[in-house]
Amino acid sequence: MTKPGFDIFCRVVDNYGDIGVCWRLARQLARHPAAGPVRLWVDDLASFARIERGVDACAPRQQVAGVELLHWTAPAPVVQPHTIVIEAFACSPPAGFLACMRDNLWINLEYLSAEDWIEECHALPSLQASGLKKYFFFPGFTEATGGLLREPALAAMRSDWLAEPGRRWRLLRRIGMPSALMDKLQAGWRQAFVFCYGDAPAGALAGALVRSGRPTVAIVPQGVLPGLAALQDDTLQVFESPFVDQDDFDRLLWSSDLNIVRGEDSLVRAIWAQQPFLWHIYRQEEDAHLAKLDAWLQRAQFSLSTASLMRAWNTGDEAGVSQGLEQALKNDSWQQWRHETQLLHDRLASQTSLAERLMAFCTEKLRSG
Ligand code: TRH
Repeated sequence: MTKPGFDIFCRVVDNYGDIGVCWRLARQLARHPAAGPVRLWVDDLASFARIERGVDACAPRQQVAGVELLHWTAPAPVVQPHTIVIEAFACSPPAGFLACMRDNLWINLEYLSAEDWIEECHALPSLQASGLKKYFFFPGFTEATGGLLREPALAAMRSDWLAEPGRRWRLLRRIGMPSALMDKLQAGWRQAFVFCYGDAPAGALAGALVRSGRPTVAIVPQGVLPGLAALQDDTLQVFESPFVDQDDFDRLLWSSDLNIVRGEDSLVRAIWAQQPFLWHIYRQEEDAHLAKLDAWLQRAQFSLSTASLMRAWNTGDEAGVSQGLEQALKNDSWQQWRHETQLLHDRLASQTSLAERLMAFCTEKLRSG
């Protein structure tokens, strides 16, 4: 039997999460032994090129990491659909492409959520006007969902990389960290990686880090939290880093003592990094994101203090962040935070990954029709 190929459609709405998720999925499918060719359609190659240096933002068609990339323009390029069509986040593939679909398997890859209802909706079909069925595929934190993106042997890759400390220093040098800051890290300063939204309580973060008793070098991707640099002092130094590709992004998370992440993909990567982290959830209208945050906090099984800190971070509660983070960085609480982060990692890493579940789902649907 020929291996099924994939068309993945990605529209960059804002930020980097849409392309971040699609690019990880495309690369993982391209390496999957049961998958045929993988083609990724992206409407905004300039955003893509910021997180993948192999991408030429001007090329209408290119091959990167075993994936065919198509610039999704209007009018759209005309190609014959692959067997499996994945529409990320309901981004509506071009009408001409849909018109060529016959017995293709059509999947809508949804946003990640920890809410209970996604277990009911995961894998449900929805009949389209064309007569084709489109299946909902919900990433999630339980066995009854589509799971989380995770490369095979990721934990081993992380351990191998961390086992050779020279790699960390080479990475920091490569991204331009001044040697004075590297000296401080080598002398035992805390490394914090800060990738949050611009409305994060920067003052409370800086204050808690300064009072924590251990000085900090904060790595902040350019433009992410400009206010933090203004709050530097003798015990808090900020390095505004360039954007790096996803593999280096992961390595920065692996090698930081504390991670601050946001949205969807970097949350999952922080969990796989196995270091304490704060999550800044993507804000939605009428505070819908707070219900999602609470659902996730419940699943994460954090202690009351970690959950309160995470909530304070997301509601912009300066006093809550200031006191909660200062406390969390103290010795016993820090060990507790590390421990609960590790437990969360271990529970989730024992499940099969999203790409594996997606392949199993597709194989079953293609067989049963
Ligand atoms: O950029 P985001 O805020 O994306 C958001 C969320 O996904 C949100 O849920 C979604 O609704 C919205 O987009 C449209 O955060 P996220 O999801 O963490 O995506 C960031 C991606 O960028 C992730 O794949 C990591 C990658 N990245 C790099 O590869 N290198 C970098 O230097 C940086 C800063 C990020």
